[in-house]
Amino acid sequence: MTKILDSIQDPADLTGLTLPELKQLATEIREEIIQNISVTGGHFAPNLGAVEITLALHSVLDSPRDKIIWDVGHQSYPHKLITGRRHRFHTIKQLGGISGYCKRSESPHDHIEAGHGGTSISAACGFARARDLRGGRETVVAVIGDGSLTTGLAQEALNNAGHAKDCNLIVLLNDNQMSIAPNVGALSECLARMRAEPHYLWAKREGERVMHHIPLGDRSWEALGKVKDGVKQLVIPGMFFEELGFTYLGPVDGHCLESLQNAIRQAQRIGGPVVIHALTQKGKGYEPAEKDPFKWHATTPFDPETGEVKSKSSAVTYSKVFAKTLIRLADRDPRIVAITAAMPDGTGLLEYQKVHPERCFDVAMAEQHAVTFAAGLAAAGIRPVVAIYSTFLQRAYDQIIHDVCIMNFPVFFCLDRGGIAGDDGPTHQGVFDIAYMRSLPNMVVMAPRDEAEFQRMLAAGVKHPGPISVRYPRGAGPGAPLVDDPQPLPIGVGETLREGNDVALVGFGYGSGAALDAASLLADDGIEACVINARFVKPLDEELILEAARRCGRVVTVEDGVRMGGFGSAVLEMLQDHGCRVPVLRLGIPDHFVEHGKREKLLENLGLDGPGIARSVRDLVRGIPSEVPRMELSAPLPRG
Ligand SMILES: Cc1ncc(C[n+]2csc(CCOP(=O)(O)OP(=O)(O)O)c2C)c(N)n1
Repeated sequence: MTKILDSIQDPADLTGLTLPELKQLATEIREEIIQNISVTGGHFAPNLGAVEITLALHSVLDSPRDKIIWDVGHQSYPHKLITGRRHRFHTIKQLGGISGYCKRSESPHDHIEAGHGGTSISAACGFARARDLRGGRETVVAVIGDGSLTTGLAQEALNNAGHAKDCNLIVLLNDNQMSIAPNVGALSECLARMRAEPHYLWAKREGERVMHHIPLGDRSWEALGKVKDGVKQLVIPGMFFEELGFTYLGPVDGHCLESLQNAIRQAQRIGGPVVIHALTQKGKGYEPAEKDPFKWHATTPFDPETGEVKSKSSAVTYSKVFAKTLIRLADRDPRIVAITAAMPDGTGLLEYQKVHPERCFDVAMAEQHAVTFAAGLAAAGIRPVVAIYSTFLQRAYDQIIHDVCIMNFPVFFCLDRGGIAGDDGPTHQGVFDIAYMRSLPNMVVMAPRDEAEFQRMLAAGVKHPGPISVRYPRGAGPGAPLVDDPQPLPIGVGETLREGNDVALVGFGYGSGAALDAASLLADDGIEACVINARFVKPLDEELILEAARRCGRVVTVEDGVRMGGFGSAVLEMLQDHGCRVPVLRLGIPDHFVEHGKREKLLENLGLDGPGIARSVRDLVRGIPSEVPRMELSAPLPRG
């Protein structure tokens, strides 16, 4: 049977479809998502929940002339399916395939790339202002979820957009009451109250209509205005959006195409800043996801018939080690508290929360607040552990400097997904943290080479009297046995993993294990490498590294972070400061963004797995004379 979806290459093809046909198309899009994502894995429940919103927007608007800006972009699969990417949909998030987020190079219908939450309203403000400057008339819509609305950035944008009465801008709020986990906070409660008042809009209109038919003088109008405001406050506590200067339309059933289309047209007519509050169900149309949208936010491949996830991994991930160890540490030290910014599951803190609920804070998608909140706690004698993915902590850079480091507060930053994160692509690769953390005065920066060392770093972190951080990779480590009572690792002390005199391989975190793999391969070629596990990029174990550098006469640093300003740079600077002019080859992420793909494959392509490192070391040992100009020494060497 031919599908309507077969005839949709571009949103313009929606023109002329009847409402029943659009509804049929919604069903087909859901089927397509279920079939494909059951094979590839990917974001799931958010996409099933955004099908009607996508079709309503694209059937009313004229994209790409009208701008639809998706927040995060993890819910853009229906949009991708009707904007000419259906034939590549099976490649989503795969190396060389289409991205799991919006991508400007993929389609003219993708205006902004994202991956981090809360950017859409700000970007839409930019598009709307640019339109006005040029005298254009297109509609600009930011589609944002209730989770992303909790970000500081989104609040800043609302503040700005609501004030700009002359600037037409639609914010379509996709409210499913979920972030990844259930949404938390006062804003979320405020939205819940709006949900409970579906008759508000009607009441408001009727009230205004009646009042305008009563002949009243100016004073009376003024008085009535105040009464009306009072009634508004009663009907919708807070009147959040209207008080901010937006016209509030809703709540609208976010799965009723007709209501959504009407609301979008109405918003266009009203002009100025308008919020359409659409109520949706995450996972809509697939029973297991409707029942457990938290679990189905994103998924690995599954059986579409049963909903059974295929490759249930029993591997003990670093996140699990983190949670297990922190529980033990918090058992013994009542000052320890944990903070997550809307990632209780991903960071492992869900487990910790079960044991220490009163000492676990989910502050919503608010990384900046999480860090300054931690600073306040630390100033008051508490030991906050801030668990945030490396990539999302970028949001809070000023808070780390300004609110933690300057005052030297004992805040412990635990950066999950440090290094190549994989199939979420450039917005999610945690490759900048080594460089951005090591430049901060007072900050200690650690990375473990295995789970046991990680436990010792966690034990050290909660005891350290100042700012300290540990970064660890996505997924499981090499499988080192865990202990119940990890002893704190002494700060700034590295270790030698392997003796050798031909070259010193100095690794940091993942890099140490990979260097060890490379050393065994090199031994087959008669090259004996000394391998150092630096453990700390700050403070560096200078003595250990200097001795190895002088003895071997060549140094290769290995890290899964950016080369520029990273661990290798730290080693190079230190050697230079000590007048040790040996050749230094810095292996790490070159100066470009790393696209999506499986973590292992990306590391291999970057030459950062054992064989890749061994290749580079062989080139160095065989090809480069000992007295090479310094400029070349720190540059990547051409492969022979
Ligand atoms: C700054 C930032 N922090 C954390 C995340 C991780 N994250 C991805 S989607 C998501 C929840 C988004 O919730 P919402 O905007 O309501 O969209 P929904 O998935 O419910 O449709 C979170 C926390 C992120 N993308 N960006």
